[in-house]
Amino acid sequence: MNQENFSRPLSIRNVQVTDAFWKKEMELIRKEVVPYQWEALNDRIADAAPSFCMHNFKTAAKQNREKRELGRDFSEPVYTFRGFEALPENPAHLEDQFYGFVFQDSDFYKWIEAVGYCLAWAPDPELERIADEAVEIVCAAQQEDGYLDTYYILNGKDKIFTNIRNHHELYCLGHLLEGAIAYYQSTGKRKLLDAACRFADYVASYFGEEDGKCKGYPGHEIAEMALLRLYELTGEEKYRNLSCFFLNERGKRPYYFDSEEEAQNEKHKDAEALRYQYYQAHLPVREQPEAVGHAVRAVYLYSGMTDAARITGDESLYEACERIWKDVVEKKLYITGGIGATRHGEAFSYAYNLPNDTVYAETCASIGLVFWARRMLEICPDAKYADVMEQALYNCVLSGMALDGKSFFYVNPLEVEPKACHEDEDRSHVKPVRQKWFGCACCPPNLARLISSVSTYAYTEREDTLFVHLYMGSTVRKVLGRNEVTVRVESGFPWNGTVAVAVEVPDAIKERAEEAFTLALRIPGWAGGEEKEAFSLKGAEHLKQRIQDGYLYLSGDWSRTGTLELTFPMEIKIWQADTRVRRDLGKVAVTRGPIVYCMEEADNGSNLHLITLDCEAAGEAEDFTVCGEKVKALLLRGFRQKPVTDKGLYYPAQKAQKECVNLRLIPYYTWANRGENEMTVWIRKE
Ligand code: FUB
Ligand code: ZN
Repeated sequence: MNQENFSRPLSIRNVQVTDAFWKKEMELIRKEVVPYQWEALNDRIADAAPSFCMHNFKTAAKQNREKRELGRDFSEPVYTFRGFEALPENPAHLEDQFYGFVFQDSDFYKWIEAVGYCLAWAPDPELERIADEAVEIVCAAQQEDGYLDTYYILNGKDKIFTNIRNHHELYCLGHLLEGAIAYYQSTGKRKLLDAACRFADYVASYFGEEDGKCKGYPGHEIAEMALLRLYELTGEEKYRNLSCFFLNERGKRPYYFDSEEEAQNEKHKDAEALRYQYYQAHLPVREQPEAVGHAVRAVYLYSGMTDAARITGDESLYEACERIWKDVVEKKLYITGGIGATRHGEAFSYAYNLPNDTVYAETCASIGLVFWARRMLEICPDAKYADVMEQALYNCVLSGMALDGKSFFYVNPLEVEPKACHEDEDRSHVKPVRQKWFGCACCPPNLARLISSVSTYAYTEREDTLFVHLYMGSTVRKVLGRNEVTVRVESGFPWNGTVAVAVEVPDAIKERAEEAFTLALRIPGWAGGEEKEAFSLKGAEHLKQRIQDGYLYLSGDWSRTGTLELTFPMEIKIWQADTRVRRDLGKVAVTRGPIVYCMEEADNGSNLHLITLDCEAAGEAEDFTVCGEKVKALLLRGFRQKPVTDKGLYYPAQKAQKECVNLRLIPYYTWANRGENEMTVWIRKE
């Protein structure tokens, strides 16, 4: 690890996104998703699974108020966004008790984090007023000692931290910290941040290496990275120490989780291997050889480990991150950027086991992969990390949300036969259409917080260098000592590979602009990486150019430089999988630029399994619209085998009869927006 390589994301305020693709997604989050999700958290979406999230906070606040004789009664209705029909408050005749999953609080924390990011790039008084009101409710639920988790507040505080492997109090703390920091950073309002710090202090006084403190660690990771974020905001070492304690304790023997189980007289329900791997607690983190267990937990842990490695300079921790990264990317990653091949434990499976129809590929897991990739980039600017970040973002992550922002996928399959989803128990977790909400609604607000902050994944900076990891139209302000460089990017991504970059250096540094500023532009792996034909560049003739680890570094006299024109070839590419991926043998997948394509019944008729793709025939990209979304679809040639249904279940082998057909493939992220129908990413090869 070379500290000179380290870079950090730009402040969200320093990147003004103008991009046709991403600005639209961000505005969808701000205008549709955030209001919709607020209504969902308040159980005001008709025919959607109830959340109970705000009900729980309000009930805890009410109880707290009665106990502590505080002023306000929060059982009164909370604001509804304009345009939403107000359903009756409390439609399910709820009692004053906790409802829903133990981690329901975290849905609000993710929501307020998304609100924080939205307010940073689009001031919105109505949204801020509703968010402030919500913060009041949440803070009113906080206990005098700082404890804040409505499940235990309402079910008995005598049981707190007795089941940290499954009961998510530390997970809720992590999300509270993330949400509170984002809200504070955009509004300057400290109320939620102060509450979050008080809960973190409570946790720090309970857990730690000092004698007498509990030696446990989170069953569901995220507190590790969140505490480090709090440390970087406040400079308070206790938060860094607590995060490192959690990381270092994981995997030590005897296992902490065993002591919890024993105390509860629960006799190890799971087989030995699964019991600890599920939580990534089977080995000390520095010794873990591969990615295992629950995929969301895993990538949140690896993100925290990467942050800790950067902050503390811990080489062995970083080596573990690199080792596990390689394992994921080389053996356990779907072409869509999905991870987590099995529904059992929502987990990674063994190497190369990547089934397309029984897959899990939870939206949150790909979101976590994006978090981790950016953190790896912060330590080492190597395009291999940005390639995966981009792959996950444009494909599995975006697939998690309908084009109108009002329904969501939890599981992101690469092959769907709707009948099987309805009738085959092994595929019942795969939904053929997105859902309005979920009892366990971790994914929708996670999407909201990632997409509303997507600009913080596009760029990182170090003292003199701006790294462009994702091509996103934007105006970037890069602080250079006491000066500021402005970089304007225009991008045709993901539909065309043309990028224009203009750099404006202030007069004060014009003389020494050569040493003062370097621009590092990623050359996407799909364009050919460091191969000569991977890009063409105009307008940089008098700049110094060097390529390293997939980045083109440009420096020189910026004052004489006009707009740079960078072009990446966006060709249709046809991919096969390593032959160890048994489910993909004899099949191909199609990409163009960063976009993975799929074939849907709506365009190609039913029985997609009868179709083969002619990989030799030239294909072309056409302008196409999927439910109002303007995309590039691909026109390719294939064959459709004639069905054989009259020869008995089995019959003597013979040559298949087939006809030539034109196929239309659409971007994977847009599938399932035209009703329930078949879909496949991997297509049989002719
Ligand atoms: O346990 C909290 C969240 O719910 C996980 O991250 C998801 O996988 C879902 O199980
Ligand atoms: Zn999720």
